[in-house]
Parts: sequence; structure tokens; C-alpha cells
Amino acid sequence: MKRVCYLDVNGSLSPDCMHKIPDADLVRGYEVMLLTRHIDERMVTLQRQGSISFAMSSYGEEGCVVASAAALQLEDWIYPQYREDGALFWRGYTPQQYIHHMFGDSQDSILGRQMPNHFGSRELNIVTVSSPLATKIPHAAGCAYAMKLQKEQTIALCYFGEGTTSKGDFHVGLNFAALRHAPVIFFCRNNQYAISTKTSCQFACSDIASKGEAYGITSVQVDGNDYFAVHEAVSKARQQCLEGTGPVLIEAMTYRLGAHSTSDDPSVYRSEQEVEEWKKRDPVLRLSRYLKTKGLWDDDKEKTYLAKVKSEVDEAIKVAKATPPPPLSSLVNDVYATVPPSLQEEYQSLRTFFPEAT
Ligand SMILES: Cc1ncc(C[n+]2csc(CCOP(=O)(O)OP(=O)(O)O)c2C)c(N)n1
Ligand SMILES: [Mg+2]
Repeated sequence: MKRVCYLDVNGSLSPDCMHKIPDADLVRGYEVMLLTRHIDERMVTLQRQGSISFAMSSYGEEGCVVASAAALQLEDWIYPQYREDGALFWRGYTPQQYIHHMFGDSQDSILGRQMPNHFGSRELNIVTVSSPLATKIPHAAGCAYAMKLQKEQTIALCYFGEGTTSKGDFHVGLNFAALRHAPVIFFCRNNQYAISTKTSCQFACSDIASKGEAYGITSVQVDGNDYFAVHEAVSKARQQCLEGTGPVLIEAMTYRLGAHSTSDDPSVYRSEQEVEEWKKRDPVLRLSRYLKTKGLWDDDKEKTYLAKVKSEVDEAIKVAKATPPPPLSSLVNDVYATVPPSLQEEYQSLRTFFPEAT
């Protein structure tokens, strides 16, 4: 499968690239990548310090996440897997909202009912992450089919990792979408690992894009660390979806530079040398080099921007640390219209252990 790439590691752009991304959007995309990297780093540190229970980072994959989100419209629905906080930030989710979610406190929009990194936003058309992998793939296909039936000019985009394609839901979702010409983009972040399982131990074929083709779906493979290649692939795919010619699968080749999560130690299953090689292809570095040669960015701007982000995040963490946990009653509310007697009884018995709780 041919891999589309326009931006090389030195930040020079191939003359074949016909992008029309306005300079201001490129700079904003870069800033969102920096913001994402900073917040992810801080969340891992907070977990190590015992302030939050768990964190996952998109370190190394910020390029494909932000570029893909940037090529959509706000009305399009996003189904994240969990490593796509950059898409939330692109749509305007604030560091404070994200950090409340990571703390699972009373200001978390889902009141701590899920693990950290299981974000979502109704206002931003981002469906909440769920832990069982791949379940969102048929959901996205169904949502897109509904959009088509209702003649809406919108699409759904579903993110998932390459490891997730081993689940049945992937195949169910692709077949359904292909047959119904559902306007959905299946966006595979192929970061080469599913926790400790390398792709060579995950599937026998060479890539994921060919699996899309097998279902009759237009499928492309792009360099996932190339902002321009990803942006173009998603823009074209969105257009194809709206023209009614069916779904598109995009396989973005990238690399998870960090650990799978704060419960993982990658040094036991991959070499430092491999990681160092991939750091040379870092999407943040590549876009920064491009922007600098175009005169759109420089070291001073980077210093000022990072200082602003750091102080905003410092403040947001301070606020989250001072925010009370969700009310105890949130354990039983919002599931049934009326809390059933059995649950009410359990709740009352629990309350005896927390007499001060609201
Ligand atoms: C159905 C299911 N099986 C196993 C897991 C445990 N698990 C969580 S993340 C993960 C790896 C997923 O890898 P991939 O899809 O490549 O995404 P990545 O983490 O690399 O972004 C596994 C096995 C799960 N959450 N759900
Ligand atoms: Mg993976």
C-alpha cells in the first residue's frame, strides 16, 4: 500500500502538496499539539504524585489527532478511543474542563463515573470514550447512516488503534458502513503497539488499509506524523462521504513514543533505540520546522506560548485540587428515572459510612 507523505523530517514540504490550509489554522494546529503534549506530560506526573488515578498520553501521535480533527467541521461527530485529547482541544475544550475530568471531581461533566481519559463532550459532538475497545466502530457507522437518512450534511469520524481492529466490532462496523454507504471515516492510528503487542504479533497481513479495501471501502495509508498528509486525507474523505459514495478508511502510520498508560513500562518490550529513531520523526518537530521556515513561528513565540500554557495548566490543577468530589448521590442518580428501592437501600447503607456526604 502506497503511503502518502508530503512533509519530511526536516520540515520541507513536497511540491505535490496542494494544501489550502490558512496560515492561522496551521499555527493554531501547532499550538494545540503543543498544548496537548504539555497537558499529557503533566497528567502523567500528577498520576505519579498520587493526585489522579490513571493517565494515558498521546505523545508522538498529536499530529494525526489534531490534523484529522482540524479537517472536520464542528457539526461532525467524533468517536474517540482515548488517545485523542488533541481533538477535544482543537474543538475548544479547555484545559480546566479536561483537568476536572482527569480528577473525576464534581466539575467533571461525567462526575467521575468513568476512568480518567474517558472524556467526551455533548456540546462539541464528541461521544464519550468507553473502555471496551472497538464498540464505538459500529456505533459510528450507525450514527453516520442516521445522518445520511436524515439528509444531514455531516459525517462521523471514529478513531481506533490498530490493535482494536482484531475485534469483531471492527469488521461488523466496516461491512455495515460499506453496504449502506454511511458517511463515516474510520481513522486508524497505527502506532505499532497494542500495549506490549507489536503489530507483527497482532495480524498476519501487512497493513490495516487493505482490510478496508476488502470490505469495498476506499482506503488510504498516510504518514501519520505528517500534518499535511493527514489533513488532506481527512478533507478528501469527508468530501467523499458527503457525496454519498461511501465510507473511507484512513490508516495513519505513527508511533506511540510514551508508555501505553501509567500502568505500563514499555522498556520491558521495546528498545530505547527504536524509540529514539521515532523521535526523529516527531510530528511536533516536523511542523515546527515547517512553520519556522515559512516565518510563521519562532523560538520566542514558542517560549511565550509554552509559558502561557504552563501557567493556565498550573492554575487549572490548583482549582481541581480544591474542587470537592462528586456528591455521593451521583452513584445512584441518572441511571433510572426513579431510583429503584433496592438501589435506594444500598445507597442508604453506604451513607452510614459517609455521614457528612451530600
Ligand atoms: C475489548 C477489550 N479488550 C482488551 C482491552 C484492554 N486494552 C485496553 S487498551 C488495549 C490496547 C489497544 O491497542 P490499540 O488499539 O492499538 O490502541 P493504542 O493503545 O495503541 O492507542 C487493550 C488490549 C479493552 N479495553 N477492551
Ligand atoms: Mg496501537
